[in-house]
Amino acid sequence: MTSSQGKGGCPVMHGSNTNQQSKQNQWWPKSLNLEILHQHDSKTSPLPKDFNYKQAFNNLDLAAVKQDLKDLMTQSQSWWPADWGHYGGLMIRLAWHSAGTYRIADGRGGASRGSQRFAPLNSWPDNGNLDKARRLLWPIKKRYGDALSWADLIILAGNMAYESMGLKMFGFAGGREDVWTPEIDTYWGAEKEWLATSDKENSRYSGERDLDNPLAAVMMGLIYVNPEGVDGKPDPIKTAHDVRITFARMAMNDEETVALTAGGHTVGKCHGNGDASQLGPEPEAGELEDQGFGWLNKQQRGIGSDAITSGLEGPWTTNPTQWDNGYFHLLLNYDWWIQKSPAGAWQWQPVNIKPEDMPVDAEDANKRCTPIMTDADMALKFDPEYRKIAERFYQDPSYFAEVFTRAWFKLTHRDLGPKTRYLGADVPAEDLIWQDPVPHNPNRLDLSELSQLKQAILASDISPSEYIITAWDSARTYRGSDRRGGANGARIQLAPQNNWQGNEPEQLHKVVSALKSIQQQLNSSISLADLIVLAGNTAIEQAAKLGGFNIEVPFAQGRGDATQANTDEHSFDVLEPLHDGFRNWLKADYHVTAEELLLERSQLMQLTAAEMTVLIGGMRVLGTNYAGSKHGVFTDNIGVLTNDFFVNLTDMNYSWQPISNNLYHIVNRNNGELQWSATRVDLVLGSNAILRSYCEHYAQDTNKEKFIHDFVSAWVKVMNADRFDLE
Ligand code: HEB
Repeated sequence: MTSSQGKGGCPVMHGSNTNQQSKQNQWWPKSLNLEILHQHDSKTSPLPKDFNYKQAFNNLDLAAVKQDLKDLMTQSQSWWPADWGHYGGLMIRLAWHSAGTYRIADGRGGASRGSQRFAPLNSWPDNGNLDKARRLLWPIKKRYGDALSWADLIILAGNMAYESMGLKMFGFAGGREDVWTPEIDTYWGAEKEWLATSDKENSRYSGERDLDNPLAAVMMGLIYVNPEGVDGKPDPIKTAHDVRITFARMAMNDEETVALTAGGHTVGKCHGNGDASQLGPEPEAGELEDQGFGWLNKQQRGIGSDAITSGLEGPWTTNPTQWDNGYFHLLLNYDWWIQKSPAGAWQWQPVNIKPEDMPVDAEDANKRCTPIMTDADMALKFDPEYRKIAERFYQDPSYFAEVFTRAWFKLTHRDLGPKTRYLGADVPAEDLIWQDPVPHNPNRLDLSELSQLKQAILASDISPSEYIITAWDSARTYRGSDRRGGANGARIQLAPQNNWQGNEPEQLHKVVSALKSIQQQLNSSISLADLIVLAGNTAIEQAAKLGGFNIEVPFAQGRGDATQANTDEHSFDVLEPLHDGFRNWLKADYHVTAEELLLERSQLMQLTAAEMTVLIGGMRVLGTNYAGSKHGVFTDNIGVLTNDFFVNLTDMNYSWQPISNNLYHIVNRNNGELQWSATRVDLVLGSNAILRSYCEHYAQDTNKEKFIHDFVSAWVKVMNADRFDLE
């Protein structure tokens, strides 16, 4: 209290940790970050608790919104003038960067939550000046309010940009609900520096340029590849390799990749007409008076023709506000040489360009300028496969438009989930294979039919554990990131899932055959997907009854059965479980700990820490471990639904001894006798203070029944996780 006294001192003495530097957990960096399970708590949202986005959006005058967006494209604002009087290019880049963070490996990233408004994405170098695009959209967001999320608005703006430049789009679906705080679960890479090259510390590259999974961008802060070349060195063939990998990580094949890149760069321009060192900080690091506006050039004009974004400078085509074939005309018919932009970035420029092929300046129609290509564009010219596709598109513009609009629809809707979530009048009728379509099942069984099925399930020679396992395995693939997977469709009986090691194919086959014969015997119209869940539920009811509790596990029928023909086998590879802490299983020995993998999976399944805990405790005593292992089965009554797991885990009569990697023994402190065995996943529940508090809750003598109810509701949540039709 010496130096600051003269300044009036500090009135609050730093009672709370009010900035990001002072995280409590920094002292114990290895402790589990359970916060990823509790994001987007209702307290972060200002919307009423019963707010229903689906209803709100369905009441929206979508046609009016679309018209407003089209009008906005040509209403240039002096604080950020539109290039050639048209914001189309900027809005398309906004939509593409919103969707382009999606990656197939964990389904994270993507356009469906409006997370581009928040850090880190709002401040990524690659998202430069997209803050301007969102501010331009603000009047429309303001007008339509909660009925139009930022996430939907951003994608729709991209679509309307194209339509106003002459391209008929494939369709648009609303249904993206905004988050109100940054997402904290997504791993964007381990580098400590923006745009660190691959030779720097914690590089995402190893071997012969192998990109660390699940990442789908080549550098921290980029959406895809470096426009100047690999690590900033122009070389279209090397860049082609990077483009191919990063686009594949977003589920795009070569044809889609060429269509998207060419179709994207058919309009708009790069910005690098000036000295990039004059730019101020990115939005998240800005001054209060900047009001969330980043990259401000306070020394020079810095807008219009003088704007700096990527540092490259110039459009790709002669008519950058029109959908046309100009991109391929210039790319394929000219020779290109490597030059530097005014901001010092590498870019390709045409040799001896004809005056009529030169675009006009973005602000001054009397001036002409030179078109450019990024290293990624040149990859489409020099990579032999890309080149073939580019030639075909050049020859056949309507084919190009068809492939592009479909790829754009996929790009912008890939992470929205099943078609039942699509909203609005512009939803395309056609089913697309990447939507993982599940045929509609109109059949509904009455109570007596259901109870007949339940009796047959209990009378069959499949054990309750086996039914529970099959139901769990069919549902556990669900991930809330891109809403893929889950029990609907019964794809567990189809390739590739029926052969996944984690699904124990032989046992799975036995259970599915038994269920199919029950279906047949009773001549029941129930879908297999429903029957798998019903059998699991019935087995759990039975297990609770053995413990003295008569309960009913809520069952929501209405699932359909997918066919092999409407299953894109290869695309399901990323859903294969490689670990499942709930069934105490690891496919291999990973360098990430078993408990971190459990946490990762629980986050994708959208479970809370308490739900994760209660599910593990219940599943252990129900005997659902992989291959019948006994680790973590702290009970003498396997198959009875009790809280024994928690009672024994928290019992001080026992002590734990490490035996080998991921194996522990529990012994009686008094006589040293071996009681049970366990894995890291079992023991983390007792060792992590937060998880232990949930274990204590369920171990309490007074909570035997509450345990059953909480287990059942977490179970039902997992079974119904993909039932968007119920909402
Ligand atoms: Fe792009 C822009 C790169 C893809 C769309 N891009 C741009 C730029 C760059 C790029 C550098 C500039 C920025 C500024 O402003 O400066 N891209 C790129 C790359 C790639 C791409 C590298 C990968 C290959 N794009 C793409 C896609 C799309 C696009 C896919 C869509 C589809 N971009 C775009 C647009 C633009 C751009 C529209 C313009 C913007 C304006 O105009 O503003």
